[in-house]
Amino acid sequence: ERKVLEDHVDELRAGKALVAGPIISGKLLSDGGVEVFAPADTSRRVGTVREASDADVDAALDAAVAFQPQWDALGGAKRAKILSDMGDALEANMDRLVALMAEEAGKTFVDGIAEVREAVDFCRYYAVQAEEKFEGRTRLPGPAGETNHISLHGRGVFACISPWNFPLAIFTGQITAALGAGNTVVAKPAEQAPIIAFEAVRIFQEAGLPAGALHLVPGRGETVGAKLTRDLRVSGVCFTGGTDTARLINKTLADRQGPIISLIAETGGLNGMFVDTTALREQVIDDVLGSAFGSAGQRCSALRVLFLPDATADFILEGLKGAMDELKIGDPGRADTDVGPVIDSDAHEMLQAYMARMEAEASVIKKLETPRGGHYFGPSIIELKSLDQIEKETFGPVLHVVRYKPDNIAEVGAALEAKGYGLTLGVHSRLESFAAKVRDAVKAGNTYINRSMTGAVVGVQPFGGEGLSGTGPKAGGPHYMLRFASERVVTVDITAQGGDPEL
Ligand code: UN1
Repeated sequence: ERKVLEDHVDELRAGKALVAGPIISGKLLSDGGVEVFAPADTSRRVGTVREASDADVDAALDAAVAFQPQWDALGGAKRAKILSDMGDALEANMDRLVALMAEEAGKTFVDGIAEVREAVDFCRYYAVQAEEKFEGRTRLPGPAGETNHISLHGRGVFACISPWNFPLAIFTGQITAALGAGNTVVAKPAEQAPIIAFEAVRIFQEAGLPAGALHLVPGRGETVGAKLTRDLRVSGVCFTGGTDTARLINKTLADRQGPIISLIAETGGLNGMFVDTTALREQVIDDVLGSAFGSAGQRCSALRVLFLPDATADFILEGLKGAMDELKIGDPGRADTDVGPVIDSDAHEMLQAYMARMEAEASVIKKLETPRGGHYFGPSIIELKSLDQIEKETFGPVLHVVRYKPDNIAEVGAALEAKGYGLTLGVHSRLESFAAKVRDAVKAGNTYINRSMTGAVVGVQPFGGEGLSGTGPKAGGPHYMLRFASERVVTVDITAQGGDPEL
């Protein structure tokens, strides 16, 4: 498997540059455009993407509006079959997609494989939900002489705006939830990773997704994203990305002079892990490495602040620093790489500026060396004097450490809670009472006890937070698709002449 994936990457690198662009009603508009470079080697061109023009977005929206009634009328069961065929098709293309994500998004094979699996899981999970909740109608209890039925439908056209850090899984999760619920979709993939989205849409359409149901409009947030969210043909917006962008979208939606629509957003996290003196050191080290530096820290679920008890902090940090030296940082297209590059030069510059500031204000106790030639950023540990020194998420392989006294757990937990995020939370302890105290002090969307805190499994660990972390409900959970739905209730007086209970 390792060799197969490496061969796929080599083939991709040796082959001709890929092309991507809008896909509108099944038509590929992939002639020329902006160049996309590999994060792992900034001199290597992966391909070109034609960004959607205003006219492209208009055409996509018109087509999506026109097809939506038909797609909704198809019913949940038939849509479910299509979604599950889409999942099968992704699975059949696993190796190629993993290689492409290594090249375009700098994802390691381990992360790429997990990502394709997650995308497949989203297709299958939302297929089940579509069939269970969006097929037919349900009779409600009511007084004699009348019937009441409730049914779920699509809201109309959904704009799905997805991030580069999960260019396949979140892209697929958003659109399959929207489609399964009976909406048609105009999707704007992240500008840093549009080729993988383009490939996914082609795979979906080959698997049987009607060309009218999903349209792809690659481009920048300020142009394509802004136009989509302002447009009154859009009946719902699903967004994953930064908290500030979610605010901007909300503001745009609030200013629209049309139907009131809401935003489904999954944003950032300032996620903590609390370790007590009973925790198993090796397990803590392993889970911290994975949670803070896996995916080069570019997950909203990643561990950002490690709270260590005064009594064992040095002992754990020694082990952690030693284990970090074993991490192999480098080409995501090689099977033995643990940490790949960050996504682009903006991300790299942001991290460098952040580290420069923290070197002055706090203490950088470890920073790994990196290879040259790509956007590599060395996994780092910063020790803070107090949690007051940070306010928000830094998206990259940067772990903060805060020492604390376990007696103060409620107070320390409250300080983290007060930052306003609420995504993931980790606890390492052999004492149930400690875990319970942490869980009560920090109200996170996903709490992980004695394990790593990333990699939520669809349907098993529905994922998402509230506050600065997003709107909820949780992706990959039983309530998610309801936010994409419009509910209709029909009441018939069957005592009246002509009252048809089946209406
Ligand atoms: C994100 O990084 O934007 O549990 C969210 C996890 C993933 C996180 C995805 N579901 O690690």
